[in-house]
Amino acid sequence: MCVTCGCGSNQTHVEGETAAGPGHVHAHDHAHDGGGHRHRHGDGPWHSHDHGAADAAGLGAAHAAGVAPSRRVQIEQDILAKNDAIAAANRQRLADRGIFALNLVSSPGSGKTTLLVKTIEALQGRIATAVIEGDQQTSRDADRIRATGAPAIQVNTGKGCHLDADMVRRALDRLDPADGSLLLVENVGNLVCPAAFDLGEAHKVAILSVTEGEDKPLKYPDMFHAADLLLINKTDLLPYVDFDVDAAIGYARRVRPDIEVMRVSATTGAGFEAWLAWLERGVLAARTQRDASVQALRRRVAELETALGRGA
Ligand SMILES: Nc1nc2c(ncn2[C@@H]2O[C@H](COP(=O)(O)OP(=O)(O)O)[C@@H](O)[C@H]2O)c(=O)[nH]1
Ligand SMILES: [Mg+2]
Repeated sequence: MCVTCGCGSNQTHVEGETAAGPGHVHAHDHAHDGGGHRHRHGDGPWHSHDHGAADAAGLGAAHAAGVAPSRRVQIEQDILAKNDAIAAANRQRLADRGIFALNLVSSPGSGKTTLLVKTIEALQGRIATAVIEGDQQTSRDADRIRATGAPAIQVNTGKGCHLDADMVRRALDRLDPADGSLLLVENVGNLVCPAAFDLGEAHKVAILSVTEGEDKPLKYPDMFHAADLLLINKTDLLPYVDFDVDAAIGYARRVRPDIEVMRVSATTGAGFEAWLAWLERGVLAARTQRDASVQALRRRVAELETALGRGA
């Protein structure tokens, strides 16, 4: 379910999880009053679920209309609080391993997967990179990533229009990215809902292609406000389209004054030096931070051992 647009998500599937296996979870596009219930998917086995207050909402847009506004606000707060708690755990888990994680957000077709493929190829042999792919259906994007040799897990969100922190948690269980690596999460193509959901990433990176029109940051401000970096993609097409790059940057900075901007072409690789350097700085910082916490922990253990030794 989505607290932003009220859409319903009927079933999420993380590649590699079995329907009957542990961690099989899904949201519903129908409402419950809480408590448990039994049902099945297709011809799969019957199984039961418990629903907390948030999940009980199961907000399909039609059903949401029947929920009192105050109750709806409460439900939305519950859902986002639950998501934020899992995102914080994801962030800690990634920090403990020195992994630099990015959440790539854009409309469908702006070039996320093409950009990821090109980026992985450019970083090959320098930085280990793993990918979580979010789409409503199919594993086409994960297949494109795996063709580069990089590990990828596809998450299919069914009717859902965004990834949430729990989907990423489950995908991380399967993917197990290497210590000190780069984790790229391609969110579901949508300029609205993914803005509200923290996945535990270091940064949201928004991609805006020059075929979409320069006014998107004004029309979808939440997304451009949430992003720390804006990649203006498909710059190779600029001679053929009516797109004012400076105006696009100006609009993005109206909603997020300090947003960093880079112009790239995922097809030709133009502008990639700056993007790759930005990634390398992030990976290095995540590793350095992890090493610093390990050192601090070692020092603390040594202090405690000394204190214990003195007491003995
Ligand atoms: N000309 C041009 N086409 C691009 C560029 N990046 C992506 N595309 C094309 O845009 C379409 C959508 O790309 P895709 O990576 O699937 O977008 P996604 O839906 O955001 O993952 C494909 O036909 C790509 O070949 C680019 O920089 N320049
Ligand atoms: Mg894609």
